[in-house]
Amino acid sequence: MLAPQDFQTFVFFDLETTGLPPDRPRITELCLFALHRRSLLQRPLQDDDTGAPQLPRILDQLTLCIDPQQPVTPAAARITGLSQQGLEENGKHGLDQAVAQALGGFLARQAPPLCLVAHNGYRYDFPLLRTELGRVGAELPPATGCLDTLQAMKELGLGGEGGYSLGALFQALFGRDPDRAHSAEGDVRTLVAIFLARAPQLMGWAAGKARDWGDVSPMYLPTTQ
Ligand code: DCM
Ligand code: MG
Ligand code: MG
Repeated sequence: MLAPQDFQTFVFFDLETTGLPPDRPRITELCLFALHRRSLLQRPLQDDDTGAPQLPRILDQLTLCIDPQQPVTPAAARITGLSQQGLEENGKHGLDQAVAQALGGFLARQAPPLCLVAHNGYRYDFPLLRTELGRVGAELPPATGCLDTLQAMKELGLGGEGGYSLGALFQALFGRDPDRAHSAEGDVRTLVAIFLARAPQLMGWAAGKARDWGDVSPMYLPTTQ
């Protein structure tokens, strides 16, 4: 059993990609929002005009668009609004050392210990990030925590009538659809809003049950590049 940890910073992240796991997806966009536990536990929560919580004032964010070097499936292009051609035409580079350094530098600025947070992260975002960083020989500190809010919300019984998808959880809490679904930043804002509403329970779950980055298996092993 791992010793419970009090993570100081929670780094919410989401990836947009070229498709689903059988497509051996590549990343088209990544977004990270880092929030200190102090801001996540601050009460009372202020509502924005629509009933969702206003995000804390102090947060660091990083959003990058990335040329995936392979076509985006029609389904992924439709929901994300991103195509390989569009990314290329806007001069975006592939996932290179510069991306790995930006990510590493961003994380190094946060108060440790850190916990990464992604919705469906255990099945999708963590393994894919591991695959993609592996391509450029980059790693994250192996003791970095990894929290999957899909698994945590299920185990805590915190779903709504519509289930446990990001949109359903947001709808159940705030009575409307989230903004800008399937943009990386939109999904991260939605995830932070859900987390804020359930922060004490989710942080308690993370302290005992978050996995280690070092135990995340890659989604797939690249054959070339
Ligand atoms: N995705 C997909 N088809 C779906 C849902 C998702 O190809 N029906 C892929 C493309 C998205 C990525 O998964 O960019 C991440 O999904 P999400 O936007 O939910 O974070
Ligand atoms: Mg996602
Ligand atoms: Mg998304």
